[in-house]
Amino acid sequence: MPDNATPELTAFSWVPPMPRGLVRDLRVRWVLEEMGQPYRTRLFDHRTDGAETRRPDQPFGQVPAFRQGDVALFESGAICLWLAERDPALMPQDEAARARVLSWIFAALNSVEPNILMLQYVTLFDGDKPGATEFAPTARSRLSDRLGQLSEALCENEWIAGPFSVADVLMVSVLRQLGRGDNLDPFPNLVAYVARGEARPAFQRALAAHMADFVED
Ligand SMILES: N[C@@H](CCC(=O)N[C@@H](CS)C(=O)NCC(=O)O)C(=O)O
Repeated sequence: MPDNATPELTAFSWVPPMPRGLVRDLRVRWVLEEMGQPYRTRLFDHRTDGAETRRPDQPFGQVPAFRQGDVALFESGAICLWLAERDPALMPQDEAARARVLSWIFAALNSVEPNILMLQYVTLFDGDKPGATEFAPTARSRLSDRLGQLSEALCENEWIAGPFSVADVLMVSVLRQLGRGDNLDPFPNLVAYVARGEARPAFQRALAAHMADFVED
């Protein structure tokens, strides 16, 4: 009999080596680990399972999608938010604190991540398309401006919206996509912020589980 109480998360059993450790199911695993909530995964092999195999759970054929009992969600942000609403350690109950966390969740996904994606498109995914090389410096400069603003907002604070919250899971996850290097290194407080997030035992458990689900080539 299927166990409806245990949350199920979709993820990949195979992607090329580079995105391993960065696929967006990791954000959800991190939240689940912070909550101490066991879960199981339903895995797709990116080499053989086309987008249509994921579309019943995710309209764009992507991971992650999430199911618990009758509740089904897609979009990593929505899943993390829904889960965090169930744990005051991740989403404060005080209205003013909650408003700060909500704002920073959307800032991570809506104001920071698109700038990272834009750079990834012109340097990685579509780097060979006409105009990509010419636009790359602009994308880099826009990202740098946005990271500068984020760096000022974080200042010397430990976490982005007060005590550690789901906003940090999302913001650190977004920034991790940059790795170390020319984009993030000019902002030492952001580098330290990412390192603080990655040092959390829940993140380490989530990363280990995410990596363990990949099969070798
Ligand atoms: N906005 C979505 C993005 C999900 C996404 O980009 N998923 C990628 C992996 S990180 C994916 O499934 N790509 C496979 C594909 O598009 O075929 C979310 O946050 O959940």
